[in-house]
Amino acid sequence: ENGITRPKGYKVSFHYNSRVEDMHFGKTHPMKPWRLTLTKHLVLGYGLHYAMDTYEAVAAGKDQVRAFHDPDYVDFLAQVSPQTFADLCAMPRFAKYCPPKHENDTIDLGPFNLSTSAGADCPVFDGMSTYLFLYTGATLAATHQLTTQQTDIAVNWSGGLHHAHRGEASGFCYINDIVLSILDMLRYFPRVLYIDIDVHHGDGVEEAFQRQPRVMTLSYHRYGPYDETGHKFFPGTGDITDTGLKGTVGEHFALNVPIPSGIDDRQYKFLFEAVTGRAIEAFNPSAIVLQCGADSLGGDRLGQFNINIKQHGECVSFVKRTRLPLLILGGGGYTARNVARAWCHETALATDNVLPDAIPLDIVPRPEAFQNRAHGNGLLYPPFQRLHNNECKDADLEGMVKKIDT
Ligand code: TV1
Ligand code: CA
Ligand code: ZN
Repeated sequence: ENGITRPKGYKVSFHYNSRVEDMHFGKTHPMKPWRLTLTKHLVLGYGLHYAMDTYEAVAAGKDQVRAFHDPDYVDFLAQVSPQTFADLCAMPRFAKYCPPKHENDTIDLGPFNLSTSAGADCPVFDGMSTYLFLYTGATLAATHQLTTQQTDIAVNWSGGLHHAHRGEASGFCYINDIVLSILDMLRYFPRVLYIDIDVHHGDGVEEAFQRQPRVMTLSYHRYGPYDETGHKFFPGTGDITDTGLKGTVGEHFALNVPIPSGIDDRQYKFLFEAVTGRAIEAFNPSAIVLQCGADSLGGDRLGQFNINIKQHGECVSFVKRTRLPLLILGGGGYTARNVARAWCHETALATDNVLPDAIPLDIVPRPEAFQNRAHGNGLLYPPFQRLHNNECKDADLEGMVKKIDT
């Protein structure tokens, strides 16, 4: 009746738990779990749930999280809240992880790069444990569907937190659900390709598998000085010369595509298809994990690229055409209405549905979020106005592809 159909010849599973929506990282913190509410409302509003098997996520267990993370860190995450933070920090077991304090620190760092100070990248907030173990549980359930061949494409928009390290939170990421997923996959699949189109470098995933030739990591990201101040764009790693840990069997199994600000659709398509195509050909993966961070879209509050939702989605379609078992994850994305548009569109692509462009405004909680006087209530529009000058020269991008190819 709404025209939504299940995909022919394959299955898609969707993993989510609405309890992740209520979380607040802090008043001015750019990470807004509310974007997941908006995404859910678009997905349901268009009727895409009829095209997939939907699963309510359950929290991951501590033992599952310990497959990658440090046991002390996992115990801390499982107990931490704004109320328990100070007492936990005082316990000898955790106190040893606290960095020494400096006189003029604006942010009071506790152990594991966590903090209750305003302005911290990785704050301790109410309900944080619930949130972390739920997004991880959703990714692990999605992974289980793939490894047991119960599905062909599994989706978790609340996952994709690529910066978390073994014993430390970083860049809004606490538990690295991607690493945990790939570790599970390695028990069933000979080789896993990880592709990351978030505007930030997927450093946590790359680092975790730097000695693992069965995992290839490939990240596209903004790289270089942030602005006139000369500070590097976060996290400052992922140079083109970074291809895995030198002198180990993992060398050559990391690929990085560092990109200047303002890249447009045509240039991104060229880079993505050339490099991803070659990586798939050379590595011959048995499964793919795609982190779809939507902060690579134009108009993102933190990103500096200028690509549109249509091109972002074409990355998903390109990867899907391999017909390999595929895990689709979220990640960054700080202009909530555009994150929701992109991830809804990509859910449609995953299930082979074409959506009418007019957003069904009667079903979304905040229709005004999707109304734009100039462009109407389109799913793929408005095309983003350029906030960052295009610093990408075609010749440089071509040079990069050649360099990566060798
Ligand atoms: C609190 C309140 C925290 C306002 C953080 C932007 C804030 C940022 C805030 C912010 C912000 C970053 C750094 C900090 C170097 C560090 C999910 C010492 C307006 C996957 C993570 C970006 C991206 C971290 C995560 C970055 C992801 N940018 N306002 N913090 N300094 N941190 O630069 O890849 O998308 O910005
Ligand atoms: Ca990236
Ligand atoms: Zn990001």
